[in-house]
Amino acid sequence: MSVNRKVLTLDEFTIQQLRDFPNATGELSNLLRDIGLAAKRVNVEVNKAGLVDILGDAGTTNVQGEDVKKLDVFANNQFMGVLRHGISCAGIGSEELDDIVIFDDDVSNNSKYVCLFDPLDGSGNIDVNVSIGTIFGVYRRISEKGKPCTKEDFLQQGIKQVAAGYIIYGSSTMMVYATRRGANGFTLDPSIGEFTLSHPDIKCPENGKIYSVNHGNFFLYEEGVKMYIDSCQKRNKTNGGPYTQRYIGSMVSDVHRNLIKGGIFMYPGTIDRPNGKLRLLYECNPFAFIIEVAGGKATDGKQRILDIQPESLHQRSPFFIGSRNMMAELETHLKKKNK
Ligand code: P6P
Repeated sequence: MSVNRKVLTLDEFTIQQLRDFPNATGELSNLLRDIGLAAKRVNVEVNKAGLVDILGDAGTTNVQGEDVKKLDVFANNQFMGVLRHGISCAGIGSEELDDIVIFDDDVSNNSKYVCLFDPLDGSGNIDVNVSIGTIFGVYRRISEKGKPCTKEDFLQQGIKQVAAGYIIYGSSTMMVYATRRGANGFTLDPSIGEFTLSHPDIKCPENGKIYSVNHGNFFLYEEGVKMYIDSCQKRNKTNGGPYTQRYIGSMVSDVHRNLIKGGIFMYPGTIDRPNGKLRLLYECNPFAFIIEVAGGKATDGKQRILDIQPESLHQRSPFFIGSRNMMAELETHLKKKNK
């Protein structure tokens, strides 16, 4: 039976990458495959979320008498579980958990990496059947191997990520991840239960015509942001437009669309929340890493996201990410108004 080598599964792809680096230990490939496994398990539950009333709402017991967990708690446990029982991860930080979880066993203490993730971003959209996602970032630990990982392993600048990615549970389920070698997208093929390479070597178009922002906060944004949004609305056929405003309210979906088609996503700071809403470590940094590998840019309005030195696990940051030339246009307005 000939194997169709054109359609690589995630496992085949990561092993192929490993063959290109004979000195590699395979730990990163194992970690990415572990994440793919947890994603498949989460996907099953997300896809039946609409049936929760039949299966029992979170916090109740379902017809099988099992405790029904909130989906984001379920997702968190799935990703934490595969990483804890794998051979590549010494500990995790999660949007769902107040502090880091140090796995502290002999194998984990000798693992090379730590992982930060938002297990189910946008979970508020589940009950209206809007796409949601998982976001993750992987760092080489800086603490001594052989000992438990430490908080400093997780408070590294985003530029130190060795890999970052997301899973989007949408019309299809996709896993996109980037290393310094490139960004690649894998679509879950339900017929074989495997993520298969569908978007090789993703590049973010330098230009785009989509801008994504919550207009409801318009009058709370700084002047430079308002000027840029105003300029987006004034685009027409004579000056590179017209632009389209698209905002799903689920970051993974909004950023994924703009990564593929070109565009800019903004979650600026506001008068009442100057640091915005999004979390630096496990929402902004992973996407900033992916977009830069794909040729785009990501800043907090003043500096490159990946250069920010984190001070705490759940700190927030204003977030602007997208096509290189649209980001340059935004920065022109921010500089003008911040003089
Ligand atoms: P707002 C979802 O809750 C989320 O964290 C992101 O996925 C999304 O981009 C953002 O919040 C939407 O926030 O304030 O515009 O509803």
